[in-house]
Amino acid sequence: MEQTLAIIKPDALASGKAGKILAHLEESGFSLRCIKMTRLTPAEAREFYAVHRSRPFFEPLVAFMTSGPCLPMLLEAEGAVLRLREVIGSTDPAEAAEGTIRKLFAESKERNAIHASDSGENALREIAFFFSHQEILSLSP
Ligand code: 3AN
Repeated sequence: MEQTLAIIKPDALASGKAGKILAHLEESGFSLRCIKMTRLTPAEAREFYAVHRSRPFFEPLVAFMTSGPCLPMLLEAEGAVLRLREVIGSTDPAEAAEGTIRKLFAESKERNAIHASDSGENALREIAFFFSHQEILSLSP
């Protein structure tokens, strides 16, 4: 079993789509292992998205991700990293395939409902960003 990190972003949470997105994830074969509601500080959002710091959308992205609470979660499935990227769809919902979470629930490229780790290495980093080993162990089945 592989683990990956998803975040239901502030737009989806504020518009009441979190439950539908969670149901979609479970129906797509992911097991929910850890979840929390948090509001990122600007420093946390900048650290999380550090790879994008020189991109023009960086400060708007930080502003959006700190605009309200979000739901980071640890998901588990066979081939979870790649599978979750397929299930969420392209960054821009206008380009996302039918039936993907972003096609169904995202407003725009900037406010795109969900984050998913894009590699195994980033999944490990991003899981550790939100969840301690102790927390993960204590919630393991
Ligand atoms: P993804 O979330 O699909 O992996 P990344 O990692 O390239 O996309 O970008 C991180 C986040 O930055 C995206 N989820 C989106 O909110 C925002 N973003 C990415 N590219 C753009 C862009 N060209 N214009 C505006 N926002 C963008």
